[in-house]
Amino acid sequence: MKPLNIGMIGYGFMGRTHSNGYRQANRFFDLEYQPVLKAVCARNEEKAKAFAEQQGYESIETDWRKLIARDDIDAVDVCTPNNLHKEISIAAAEAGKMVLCEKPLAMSVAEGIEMCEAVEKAGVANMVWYNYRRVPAVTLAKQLIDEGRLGKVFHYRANFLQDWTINADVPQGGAATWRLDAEAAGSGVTGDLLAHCIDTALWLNGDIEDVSAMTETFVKERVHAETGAKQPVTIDDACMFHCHFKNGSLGLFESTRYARGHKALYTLEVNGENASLRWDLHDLHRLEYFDHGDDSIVRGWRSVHVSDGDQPYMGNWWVPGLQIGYEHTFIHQVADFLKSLETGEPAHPNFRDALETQKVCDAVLASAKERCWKNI
Ligand code: SOE
Repeated sequence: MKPLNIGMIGYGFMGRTHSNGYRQANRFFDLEYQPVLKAVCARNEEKAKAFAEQQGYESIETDWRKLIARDDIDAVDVCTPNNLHKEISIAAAEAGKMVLCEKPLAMSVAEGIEMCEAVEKAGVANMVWYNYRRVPAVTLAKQLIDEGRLGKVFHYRANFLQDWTINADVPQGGAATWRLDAEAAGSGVTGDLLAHCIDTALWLNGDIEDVSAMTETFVKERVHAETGAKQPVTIDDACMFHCHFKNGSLGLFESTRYARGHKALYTLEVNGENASLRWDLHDLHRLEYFDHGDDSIVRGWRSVHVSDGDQPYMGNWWVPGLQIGYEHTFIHQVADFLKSLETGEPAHPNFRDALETQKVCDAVLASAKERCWKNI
């Protein structure tokens, strides 16, 4: 097997999910490349050491520029807050490294364009971690749609609901709560959660033509986690938009961190002329499917337990009937990336694909701000 030396920048929750993916992919998939956890970089040396020990990295760096400059690093994984994605990704590409960037690609479309140009100019493999495409049930939805089973699509709707910021005492900024700080995150739920829904929607249902959105910031001031200073909150706490897809269907999207009782509920539903399907992250190995072509006396919503060897990714997981979990989506994404290095076919979503999601996010935020429709 050919080693692929990984340099991880960042050490949060996503750093853990990706590291697990690198460690596991070769245990389930037959691949030419084998990730090697070479180095992790964090500004805080103690934290970098603790992460390296827990996840199995061979060495640490405290300056990401040093990690990128190392000859023994093949691929850089950008797992930092969003405001560093651009600088690090471009520097890594210019140093000839492959780049795997956490979502959303960038803080804005303008940044995203620069990032695409950098990886394309350098000719390096690149990918963005929109992991929900790799849930076998969601991949099966893609397969059913591509086979034409739904026929003409009329409606696409998706929600991503959480409740972790309802308490006004939750600070913003800092290592744990940077997602609430516009300077580090760029936006609130639009970039953090709706971006997932948009990525999946573009993949399943094609391009979006235009959007009309509204956002709300429910808690107007928060204390900064590091300085203790009270600051205005400038992210979107909730966002809803509707849209026209280029295939003629209508889209409806909602995301919030103020839906009491929902911790991370991502649901989607697609209604076509001949069939419908729906999926729910809390029951992630099931795809609900309604086929109007069924005999009318038994017609109804089927609950397809996606754990059979014939279904996407499932041939590689132990025995049929034993379902998988959230963390495996990252293993699948690593496996697909490694396979792409073998075949030379780009892994998706790459930076260009993620730029399309960024365009929708930017248009959604602009539409909400200006209270008007925006073309993509
Ligand atoms: C936020 O809470 C978060 O962790 C996102 O950043 C992830 O992208 C999403 O998959 C789950 O929620």
